[in-house]
Amino acid sequence: MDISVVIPLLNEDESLNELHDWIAKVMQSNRYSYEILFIDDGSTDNSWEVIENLSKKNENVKGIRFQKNYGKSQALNAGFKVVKGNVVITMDADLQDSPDEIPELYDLIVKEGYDLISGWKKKRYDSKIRKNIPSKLFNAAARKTSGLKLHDFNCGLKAYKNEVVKNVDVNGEMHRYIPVLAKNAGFNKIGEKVVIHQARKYGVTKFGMDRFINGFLDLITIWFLSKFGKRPMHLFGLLGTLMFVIGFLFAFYLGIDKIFIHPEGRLITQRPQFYISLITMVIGTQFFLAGFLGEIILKSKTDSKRYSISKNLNL
Ligand SMILES: Nc1nc2c(ncn2[C@@H]2O[C@H](COP(=O)(O)OP(=O)(O)O)[C@@H](O)[C@H]2O)c(=O)[nH]1
Ligand SMILES: [Mg+2]
Repeated sequence: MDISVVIPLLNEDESLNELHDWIAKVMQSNRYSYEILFIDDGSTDNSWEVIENLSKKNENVKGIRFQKNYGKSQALNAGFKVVKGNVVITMDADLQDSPDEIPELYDLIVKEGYDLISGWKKKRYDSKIRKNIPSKLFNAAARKTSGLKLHDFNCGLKAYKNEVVKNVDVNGEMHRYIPVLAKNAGFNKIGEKVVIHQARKYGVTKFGMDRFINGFLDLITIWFLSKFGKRPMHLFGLLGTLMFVIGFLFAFYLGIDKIFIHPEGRLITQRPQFYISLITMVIGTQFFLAGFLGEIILKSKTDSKRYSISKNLNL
């Protein structure tokens, strides 16, 4: 199969028929073999009924429905597990991303050999204050931290080589950072393509300003995981040892001072420095223990289930 289109969605029943027809038209005119996988993430409108009807009309339409809302990352994760296409394209369900981009994305992956192409909504049709400006700041921070020179981490339109989606584990709210996860998994040919963006035709946006706050926190997590995720002791052990040694040397100095240098001075327990050095040693020990615990957790990690699927279509 040439292409799998993965579409995570939440309450988008008005857009789905139009989106399906558009994608199907692009696929047919380019003679691609394809599947369209809708992942309904606990919608409370008629999205699932619409998907069921589409799957009756078109056997290339497949669907997964979550029991409740688990978030875009879990939806992508569930989709990535089952896709069969050589090229996997993710796209928003709200018609803001254009299916006309598919052939060019496909060629970039297949002919130019990219592992991943990230869309760049260079010209956006969203609210300036709530989306565009925070987004610029956010992307600048993401570029600095991740070392990936992408302009638009949040863009839903991305294309992947099949191996890439099978090898990244998207969870939490990490869907923004799939390029970073891919890079950490060893896929280095990552590119960018300017894509058309359109104003939302139906329904309302589901992401507000909180995405940027969560996004920053995720960024720190991802930086930490990629650097020390497999070796927490290297960070916590170093910090812990350093702090403990500093605290200990300081306490040692206070002792020497009291016994040999100024025996007539204040009691050690009356000096603030004593408490500072005590606390430093205690925190140092805790860092060290955090490192040990991290290592133990890593050793005993088994993959836990993160969502339950209530229905499948054509799978
Ligand atoms: N699976 C899943 N998809 C979601 C969720 N929230 C939004 N989406 C989908 O993600 C895409 C982008 O969301 P949207 O609200 O348009 O964000 P915006 O374009 O940045 O305003 C749309 O296809 C939504 O249906 C969610 O909680 N779970
Ligand atoms: Mg949108």
